[in-house]
Amino acid sequence: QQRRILIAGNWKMNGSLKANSELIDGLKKAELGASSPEVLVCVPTAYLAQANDLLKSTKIELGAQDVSAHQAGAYTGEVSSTMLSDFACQYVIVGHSERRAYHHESNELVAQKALQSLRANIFPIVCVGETLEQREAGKTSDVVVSQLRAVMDVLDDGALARIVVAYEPVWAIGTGKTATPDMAQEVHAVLRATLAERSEFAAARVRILYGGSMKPENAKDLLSMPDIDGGLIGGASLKASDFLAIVAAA
Ligand code: 3PY
Repeated sequence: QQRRILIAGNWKMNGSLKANSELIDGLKKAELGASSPEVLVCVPTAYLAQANDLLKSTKIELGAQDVSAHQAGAYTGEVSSTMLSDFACQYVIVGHSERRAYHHESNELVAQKALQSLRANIFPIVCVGETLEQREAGKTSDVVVSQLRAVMDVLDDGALARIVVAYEPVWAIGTGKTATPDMAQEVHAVLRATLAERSEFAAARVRILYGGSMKPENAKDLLSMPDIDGGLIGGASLKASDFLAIVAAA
């Protein structure tokens, strides 16, 4: 397969100087070679400097969980993509369902965030996903396709090939429920076909991660599907042994 598997941890709003240092110590046990998946941790903004420092001698990459849609200026509390790149962030999550739900982020805002991150050479991990209500109403494809299209609309073909997409069914986040590999594959295939309508090159290159209660027990089956190119891991990324078990399953 030409797409390298990406296993990304999303720590969410968890951690402390002490806990992070212990967790990263545990992650350092991973033996990562050329055929290993790419491994990434997305840490809270406050800990980017610490994590950047602790990860320096490792092959584990650093990411952030959100970024401003603006370049600089009077945006109190926001963090720009160039600030993230000062701390060697290679990726940033944009449009996680928790931000869409609790911070009312629209598809258009998420698209601007993706654009800003690419301007600083940071790869955006664009999250899409339907709620249980939308799934039951048969609207899953409509929802995820419109979320993805909003980002596609602001990017040229070259930029499009540099994004990562994460399919995270909202009903599977933090609930312990997971989509079955077939359910996930079906949506991933729809997302890839949507990319292909614009650019075959991008469709072949863009990694589509599955997120939503991925854990050591279900990782292998999910990751064996043809259009699942990695995972965005919530809870299980906070325990080094669980996270490494997922890396090993990939
Ligand atoms: C989860 O698995 O809970 C996530 O939201 C990962 O981003």
